[in-house]
Amino acid sequence: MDNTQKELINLTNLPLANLPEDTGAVFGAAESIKSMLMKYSCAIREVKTKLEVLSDEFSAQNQRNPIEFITSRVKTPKSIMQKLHRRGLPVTMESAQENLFDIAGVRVICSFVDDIYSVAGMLIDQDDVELVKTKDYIKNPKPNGYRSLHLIIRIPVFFSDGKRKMPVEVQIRTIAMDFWASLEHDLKYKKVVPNVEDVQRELKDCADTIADTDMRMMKLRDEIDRMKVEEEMKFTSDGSAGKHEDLAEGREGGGKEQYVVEI
Ligand code: 0O2
Repeated sequence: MDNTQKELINLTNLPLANLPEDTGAVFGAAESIKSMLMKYSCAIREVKTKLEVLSDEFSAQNQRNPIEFITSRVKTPKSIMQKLHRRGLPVTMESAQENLFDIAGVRVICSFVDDIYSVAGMLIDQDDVELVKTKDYIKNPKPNGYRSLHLIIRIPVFFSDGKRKMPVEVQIRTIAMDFWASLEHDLKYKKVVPNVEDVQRELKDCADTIADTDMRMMKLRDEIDRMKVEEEMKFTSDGSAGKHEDLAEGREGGGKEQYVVEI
C-alpha cells in the first residue's frame, strides 16, 4: 500500500494499523470519499441553478447581464487533506465535513464591482439560503492585493436518505480581480521563485491598478447609462417615434443581433 492509498484510508477514519494490505480496503475508502464529494457536487448544482435564475431575471430587468460567467469545483481529496493537515486538524472525512466550508466552491465573475454586491444580496435573500460567514476582501483587501467577496452559505439538498444542509463557498469578483487571482494562485505552486519579493510587489501594484480601473469602469458605465436615458428622453419629448425607431436600429437591442452570455 503506497502513501496516497494510506492517506485515502486515513480520510475515511478507518484504523489504518489494523487494515490488511489489500486493495479492497483502498477501494472501499475511495468509494466513501467519492460518495462524500458527490454530495458537495450536488450542492454546487443547486447554487449554480439559483445564480442562473437570478442572472436571467436581472438581465430581463436591466437589459444587461451582471454575471459574466460561473465556474465551480469540488476540492480534491489531496487538497482537503493538505488543508486539514496545515490547520493541525484530524485528517478524516468527519473532520473535513465539520471544519472545511470550501469543499464545494462556486466562483461568480461579474462585470462591475456593484454587480458583486447585487448578486450576493439576491442570493442570500433567498429563504432557503443560510449565510454562515462573509469575508469581504474587496472592502478589506488582503496584504498581497487579493480582492474578492467570499460567502459561506448552507443550502438544503434532498438526498434519498433525507435533507442535508450543505456548505458552499461562493467567491464573487470582477473579471479583472479574477485575472489577477489566477496569476497570483500560480505563484503559490512555484517551489522556487527567484526575486519573489519583486514579483509580490509587482503583483500588489497590479492589484491596486486593477481596483482603480474597476472603479473607473463603473463610473464610465454610469455615465454611459445617463447619456442613454437623456437621449431616450429627448426622443420621447420630441414625439418623434418614427425617428426613434430608425435610429434604434443601430443601437443596443434595436434590431441588432446580440451575443448571448451562456453561463
Ligand atoms: P484553492 O486551491 O483555491 O482551493 P479561513 O476560512 O480564514 O480559516 P481559508 O479557507 O483560506 O481560511 O479562507 P479564505 O481566505 O476565504 O480562502 C478561501 C479561498 O479563497 C482559497 O482557497 C482561494 O481559492 C481563495 N483565496 C484566498 N486568499 C487568496 C489569495 O491571497 N490569492 C488567491 N489567488 N486566492 C486566494 P484555498 O483552499 O486556499 O485554495
